[in-house]
Amino acid sequence: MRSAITVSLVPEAKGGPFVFWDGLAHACEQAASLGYDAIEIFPPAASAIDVAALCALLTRHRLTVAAIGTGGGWVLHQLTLTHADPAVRARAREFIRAIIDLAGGLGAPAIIGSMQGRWEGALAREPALAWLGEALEDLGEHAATHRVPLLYEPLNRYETNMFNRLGDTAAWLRTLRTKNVRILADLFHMNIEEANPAAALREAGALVGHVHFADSNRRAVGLGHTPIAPIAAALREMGYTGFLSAEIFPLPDSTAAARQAIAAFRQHTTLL
Ligand SMILES: [Mn+2]
Repeated sequence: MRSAITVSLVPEAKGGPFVFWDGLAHACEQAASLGYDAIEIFPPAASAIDVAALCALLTRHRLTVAAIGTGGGWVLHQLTLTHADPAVRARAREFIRAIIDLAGGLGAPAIIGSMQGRWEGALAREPALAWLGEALEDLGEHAATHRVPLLYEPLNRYETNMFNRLGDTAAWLRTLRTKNVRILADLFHMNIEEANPAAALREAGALVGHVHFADSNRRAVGLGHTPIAPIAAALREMGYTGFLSAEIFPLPDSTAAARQAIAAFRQHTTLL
């Protein structure tokens, strides 16, 4: 398993679960000095990233990109894949496609989290689910052209009503034609929704493509009350070799959160 830590390039997302907020150069310096393998980026849009400058930073600090989030499309533009307006759904898909191209060029997957949206009001679950499925079929196959998966993240009930649990997500993904969409298992969301997080991970099995490594209160692992040992054991027994990415609040501050997260990563991936 490999370690990663989040950096937000979106000031409007302040208060969100990202550790670093002061640009890619600062994040890469900090991540490398603490011994992380990779950074996970939350950009305002694909076009906001200077790819040459990013590649120079990654090379200098011997880091890779673990994943790139698409939530900027929701935070800044209220774009979702399940919006009632087909023009908004189309814009959402194009926003994500550009991030797939950016991430794919770096050998990393894009993440669909908040841009999955929700069904409500006049919009029933069935059409919303159909739109989400069509988008994942299209975008999943687009990611395959870069030889990277597409990550779909079930969220807790306060953030979406599309999918909240890994088991339901896995069962639905298995009905799609594309086999290139993987589940992002976020331990914070899982602590709210799963009866047994370790069992849920085992049930999703090889579909788990990325993990957000967070404690019950979305602080660094070790600063909340989630029992992490059985979760780490499940991941190891599944043969999971992907990232444990610290998508957490910068509490008590960014550096302390980053230090705690890498210490917990080492504790739970090397001692078991
Ligand atoms: Mn997450």
